[in-house]
Amino acid sequence: PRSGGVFYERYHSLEDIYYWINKTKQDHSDMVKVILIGSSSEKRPLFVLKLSGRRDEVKRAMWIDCGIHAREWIAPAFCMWFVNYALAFYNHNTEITEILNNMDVYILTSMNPDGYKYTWTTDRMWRKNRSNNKDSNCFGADLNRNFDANWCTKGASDNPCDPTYCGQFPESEPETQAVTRFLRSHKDTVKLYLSIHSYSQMLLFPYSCSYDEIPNHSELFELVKEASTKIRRYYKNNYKYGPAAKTIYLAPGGSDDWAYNLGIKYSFTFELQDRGRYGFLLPPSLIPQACNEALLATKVLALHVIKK
Ligand code: ING
Ligand code: ZN
Repeated sequence: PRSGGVFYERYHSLEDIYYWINKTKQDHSDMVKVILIGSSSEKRPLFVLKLSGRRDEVKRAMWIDCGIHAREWIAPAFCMWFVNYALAFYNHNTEITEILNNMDVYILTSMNPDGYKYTWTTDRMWRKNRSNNKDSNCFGADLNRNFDANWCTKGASDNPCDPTYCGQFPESEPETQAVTRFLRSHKDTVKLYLSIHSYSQMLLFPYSCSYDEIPNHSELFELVKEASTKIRRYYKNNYKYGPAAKTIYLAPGGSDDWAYNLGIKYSFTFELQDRGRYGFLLPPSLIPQACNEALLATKVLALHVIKK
């Protein structure tokens, strides 16, 4: 199998990503479905790719969203990398084969298309979506502060001009609504939730919105520890790990806490490369390693959930 080559070692415009979604579906109609789960505030479609191996029984599933924050370009790049890897190595790599034979994988390559587009045209460092805030001249809400989990408490802002603006109310944003609606209607099958960000090299789990310890803290802690150890061994790179509030900072209204409280007990946020040298401006030459590290961690989590 081919790994897809240089296409996946570049960042892609939003138009290219939409084109790629369609092409991937056409080239792999046996394993890929495209589901429209909603649209952005500027009315762009939010497409989820559903990857499946064996088509027989009702399976468990995992979810991956990328690009909730516009400027974190490595995130959509990872979602594309993962899809390409899964399709190229299904039936060639034992781990990805086992994962796809036992779980459907839902992938939202770009959760914030309006913001992503804006980082390509106007402001490379934009983080939020692009919704029109009423009674303010400032645009956008932070989608990772807009979920219903201790919404808009310490660690978020109620000022529409701030980069961590929580929105008018929990799930006020159409991008948030699309994700919560989909996950609520699939909560019996989705066992693993994964949200991809950058930067700082961390493998995080709930809670982000408080310092409370979750009931399965030790199980998730051991898992991210194992993933981090493997990344160090194979890629000579260090990832911190732990509950987000303690490991990075207090962040209410995040997607992983909301998914956890919905009942998805394996819920994680990855912060990919780097640790600040390039920050959000990670050069394309570092895409392969950054994605392979996250892929390795994803495999550790998925294989654990399958064995449960
Ligand atoms: N970091 C995350 C943020 O939304 C985070 C940190 C992790 C928040 C997990 C909530 C849950 O601020 C980046 N880089 O966006
Ligand atoms: Zn982020």
